[in-house]
This record gives sequence, structure tokens and C-alpha cells, in this order.
Amino acid sequence: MGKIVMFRDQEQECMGRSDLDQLQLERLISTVNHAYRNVDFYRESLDAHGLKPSMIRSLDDLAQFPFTTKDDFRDNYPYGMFAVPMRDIVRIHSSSGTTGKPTVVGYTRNDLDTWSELVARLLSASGVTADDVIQIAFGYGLFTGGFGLHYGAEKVGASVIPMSSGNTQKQIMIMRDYRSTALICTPSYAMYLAEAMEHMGIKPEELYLKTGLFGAEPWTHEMRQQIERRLHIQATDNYGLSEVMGPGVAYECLEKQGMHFSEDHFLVEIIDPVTLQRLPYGELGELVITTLTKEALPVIRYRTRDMTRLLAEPCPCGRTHVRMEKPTGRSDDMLIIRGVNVFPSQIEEVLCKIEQCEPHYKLIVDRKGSLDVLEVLVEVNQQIFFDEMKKQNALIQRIAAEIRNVTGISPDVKIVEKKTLERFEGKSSRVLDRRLRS
Ligand code: DLL
Repeated sequence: MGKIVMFRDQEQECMGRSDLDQLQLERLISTVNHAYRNVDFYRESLDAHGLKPSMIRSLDDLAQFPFTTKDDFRDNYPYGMFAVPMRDIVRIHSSSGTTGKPTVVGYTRNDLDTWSELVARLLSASGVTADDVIQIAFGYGLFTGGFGLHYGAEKVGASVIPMSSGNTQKQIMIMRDYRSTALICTPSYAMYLAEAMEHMGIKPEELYLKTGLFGAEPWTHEMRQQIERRLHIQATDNYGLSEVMGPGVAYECLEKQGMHFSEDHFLVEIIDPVTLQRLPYGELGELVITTLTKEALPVIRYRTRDMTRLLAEPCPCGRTHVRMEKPTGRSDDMLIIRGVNVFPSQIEEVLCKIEQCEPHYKLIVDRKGSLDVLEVLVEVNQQIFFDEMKKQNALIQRIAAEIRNVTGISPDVKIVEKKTLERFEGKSSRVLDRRLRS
């Protein structure tokens, strides 16, 4: 309340629901036709289901259409999902993926314009303007983070420093000397930068940073508070995925109460990942996205595997585009320990609330005999290490009890000294599931 709200395109961002529905329907019909006509995969899949693009007469009709998955991209590797000839493709990116072939994504000239416009939208929503100096510490390369944010930042007219990721000491030196006012990277790298700054004896007051725009991985509100406190900034979240476009699909405004989807370009649904039925607003399920304006790579009902819920209440910022809660993680990241579903983010939330704990942790799941065991390694502040055993044990017990309260699982907690666990320059990987070896 009382905040200045900056729009990139107020007419689109605040469009009334019935106009938005109409716009979405027109664009959906054109996307499904385009995909059917130009991508063998969609034509075969729709034919096999007895569907035709002409069967889309309302937004609800999409619910009968089949889903698209990452495997479909892999089966059509590298360019089989493209809907335009290669001569119209002007950029290629890909998503790394930990297993199997990467997914390859392409953009036409118009797609790049739309992409940079939508990224400019997310930057404006965080209050970034032409007066900002933006340090982009996402990797530049096949990953969509670096180039995606780069062209959006140029569109806003900000001064862009294309740092890319890594080289942490240099990042900090440049941040100070070039007077960067906005930092863009993963939340785990922001945390690492904050820590490296402390180590170098540089105080946040010596920097000019005001804003941080973090995304590309799940992070909790508690992690946000840590980052904001340590870097003295306002931190917002933004979401995207390569198959759908890259960054710029959804973003927080300064209310920081969920991420707005750019609904004029994407149609979003939540489904039950088991029954695959659509769920109403407010229910937790898997996010499914259909692109509405993409030329090179239209995607129909892409199963993101990200678990979240859509928030129907209007946002005080005035944007009408629906918001989603911070994704709790991917359904494939969900751990099933002794039959109980556990998201790493639940544990992060607990750890970040305990003041002696540092926001660096590792979860190791293993099987001893026929029993699953969860080991939680967490860094603690220096003081605890000078404390007597009794205090250390009390802390371990408190952490274990709080994790048990939230997840129902009794973990084996180990406290470790500061800076002993791995740090991440890009996306973090804090879970080791040793059960997957066999
Ligand atoms: O991570 C695109 C991106 C770049 C988004 C920079 C934001 C900023 P991929 O590498 O294809 O694309 O990974 C997509 O990352 O399905 C989510 O699981 C996760 N993810 C991305 N943003 C968020 C977020 C980019 N804000 C996958 N919160 C997605 C939670 C996120 N998870």
C-alpha cells in the first residue's frame, strides 16, 4: 500500500477479465492451428486423440487436449518441435537437464521482441528504470537466464553489465566500483555473494545496490528475508522455463505476494499430477502452461512439473494477471521418505528461521536396511562451535524437532562449521538421494 506501482504496459497488465479471456481465446485458437499445421508431433498427437484445432471454441475446451512433456522435446531432438523453418530461427538456447538429452528451444525475431518486452515487464514491476545499473550474474550461453534478462534490461534502458556467473570476487569489486543498483542471479548465488562480501570485509553500505531480482530455482520467503537483510536490498522473485520461453513468464510485483503470469502471452492451468484433471484456483497441483504468441516453438499444455497454486484474489498493485504462489519445488524434486512427501523447501523454511543456522544446508537421503533415513547437514554460526556440547546438542534437538513438526520425519541432524558445504554460482543442488544408486 502506498507504493509506487510501475507498469511497462498498463493496458495489458491491468486488462479486465472478460477482455483478457477474449484475447486469450483468439490467441489460443491461432496457436493451436499454427502448431497443428506446422509441427508433426502436434498433428499426430491431436489426430490420435480425435481432436481438431476447430474444436477450441472456449478456453475450457483446452482441457480435452493432450499434454506436452519434456520427453516429447527429447523424442523430437533437436529441432522437431519447431513450427517455422530454420531460416526464420534467429536464436537457439537449451535447457541443461541433469539426465538425458537437453531440450533445444528456438526463437524467431518476433519471439525475441516479445521475450525482451516481457522481461522488461518483470524488471519494471520491481521498480527498475533507465536510471539503474544492472549487473547480470546469470550464466550467458545456452541457459536462457543471461541473454533473457540482458535484452529485457536493455529494453528498459538500464545500463547493463553482462557479468555472467562466477568469478565471485570480481563480481563484488565491479558491483562496488561500477555502482550497480540491481543484481540479477539465482537466489543461492545472491546468498553466496553476500557471504563472500562479508569475507572480503565489504559492507552493504559501501555498495549502491537497491534491488535484487532472483529466480531460476525455488527459494523460500525466509531465504528472501536473509538475502534482503544481508545485502540491504529489496528482493523479488521471477519464474520461467526454457521450453515455454525462459525468464519472463511470471514475476513478483513489489507486493511480493505471488508471481503474476503474463496472461496475455501464456495460459495457465493447475492439474492434479495423478488424475491429470484440472484443479480450481487455490488448490496445490502441477502447473501447466500453453503459449499464446510464440511463433518458433508453440507449446500446448506443457507439464512443468512445478508444484504451486494459483491465487484468485486481486492484487493491490492493480495488475489483473493471475498470480501463483512461490513454487514449492518440482514434483520430481519431491522426496518420498518412509512414504511421506517432503519438499526440500519445507526444510529450508525451518532452517532459515533458526537464528544460529546459516542458510546453507544439504539433505542426504539413504536407505538403511529397509528404512529410509534423512540426514540434514546445516552450517551454524561460529559462536555455536565455541559453545559447550550441551548447547550444541540442544540446538541439534531443536532443529530435528522443528523439522519433524513440519514434515513428520525425524531427521538425523548434523551441524557443520561455516563454509564447509558447497556454494552455488548458478542453480543450487542441495539434495543427494543415495537410494537412487540401485
Ligand atoms: O530457469 C529460466 C529462468 C532463468 C527463470 C532466469 C528465471 C530466471 P530452465 O533452466 O529451463 O529455465 O529451468 C526451469 O527452473 O521449471 C522451475 O523448476 C525452476 N524455476 C525457474 N524459476 C523459478 C522460480 C530457467 N522463480 C525450471 N521459483 C522451472 C522456483 C523456478 N522455481
